[in-house]
Amino acid sequence: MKALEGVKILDFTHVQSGPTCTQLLAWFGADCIKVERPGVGDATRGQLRDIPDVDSLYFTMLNHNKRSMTLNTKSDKGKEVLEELVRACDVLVENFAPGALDRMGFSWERIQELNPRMIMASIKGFGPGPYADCKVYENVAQCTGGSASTTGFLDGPPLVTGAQIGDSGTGLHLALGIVTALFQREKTGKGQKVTAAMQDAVLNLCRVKLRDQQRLERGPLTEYHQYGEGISFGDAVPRAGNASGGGQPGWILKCKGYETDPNAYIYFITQAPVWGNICDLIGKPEWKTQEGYAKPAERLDKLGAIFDTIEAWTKTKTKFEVMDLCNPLNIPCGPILSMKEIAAEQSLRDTGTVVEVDHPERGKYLSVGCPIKLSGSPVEVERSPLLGEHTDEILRDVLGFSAEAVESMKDAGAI
Ligand code: CAO
Repeated sequence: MKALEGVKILDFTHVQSGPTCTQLLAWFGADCIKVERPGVGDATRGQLRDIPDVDSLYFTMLNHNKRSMTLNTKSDKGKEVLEELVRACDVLVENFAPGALDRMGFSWERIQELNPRMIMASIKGFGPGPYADCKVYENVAQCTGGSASTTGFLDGPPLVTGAQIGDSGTGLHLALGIVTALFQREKTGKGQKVTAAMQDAVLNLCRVKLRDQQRLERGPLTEYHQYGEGISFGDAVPRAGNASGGGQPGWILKCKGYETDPNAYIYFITQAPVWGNICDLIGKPEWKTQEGYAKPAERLDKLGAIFDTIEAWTKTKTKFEVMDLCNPLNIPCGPILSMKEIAAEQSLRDTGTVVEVDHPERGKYLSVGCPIKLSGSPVEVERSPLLGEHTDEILRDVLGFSAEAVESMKDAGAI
């Protein structure tokens, strides 16, 4: 038995943010019915293709364990089917541009009329306010949610991060909203509207920078390297390079081979309780007692110089050797792993975090598996559906259509 067995999701999502949410629900056992435009489907099927005429990895990696049906929801017959799907399902998830569902004739009021138990979950770029009507993609959310202004180096422009915190991050937030609403429905018998704005989700993930904004009003941010370098602070949180966002200073340091390998680096944290271990390891035992180095607060005005000294040591070792030497001494550090290294990492395969999936048109490919592990609801990653692969099956088995009714839908161009 799977945790969400019996929950039917009307999956109206596309691109990345919404599909990551419904993929998680599908991994937990929900029956996820992805509704796509006939002949077109989710735009990502055709984006960034690596094999001609085959669903892209972009699409396949976001739509595992789902069923696909095609339906023209702007045709009269299509709208009738959609009404029946709303009645039959527990959750509707969508991430259309603002107003698109209303224009289709499926406002929240109408959905409640059709099915008072329905949980309607939406992702939009922004919440109510001046930008509520805007279309939004990943990097817009990173820029407006506080991530870009705080990412990068002090002397460089704002930077976006490769982690899709706007899309996949918001999908994750929405999934929690949905299961919470399902839990509440157990007691009230009623559905509700669940919304997650991408700007809000990014800000939620950037909360330490909002923390720093308020600290800045009371004085300089002493753990930012610019403090030690004597560079004054402005009135907004600056970009902190690779400084740690927490109370234990850290930085990315070069390791052996960095001249030719762009990922021969390690993140090194000078955690206060193991300062003595660090000093011994890098050949600076005098720092353990020396004034200006012995106490964490004394070190803050020279973090850059301290990390330069540690780097002189890490440069003599590979990133994995540094890891092997630091871990037994409880010194937290992390090698910069390339995607190539991650793809080959056996322990990630063993836990199902990276999985190999077979697809009838593309063959075998790698994907992420479910990062959340439930001991009572194991995840088996199944390939993404072909466009409309399950249309007939869903009309018949979920909505009870006869074979003739399915044919007449086809003749009317509604599926
Ligand atoms: N049958 C008929 N029409 C359909 C349909 C179907 N099965 N599915 C969708 N459509 C229609 C919609 O009704 C809409 O029509 P109208 O504009 O006439 O109302 C149209 O397709 C396009 O929808 P869209 O505006 O959502 O798509 P877009 O490509 O123009 O915009 C995006 C994409 C992502 C910018 C926009 O959907 C958006 O801002 N979504 C919210 C934020 C979000 O999730 N962004 C993350 C995307 S991942 O980076």
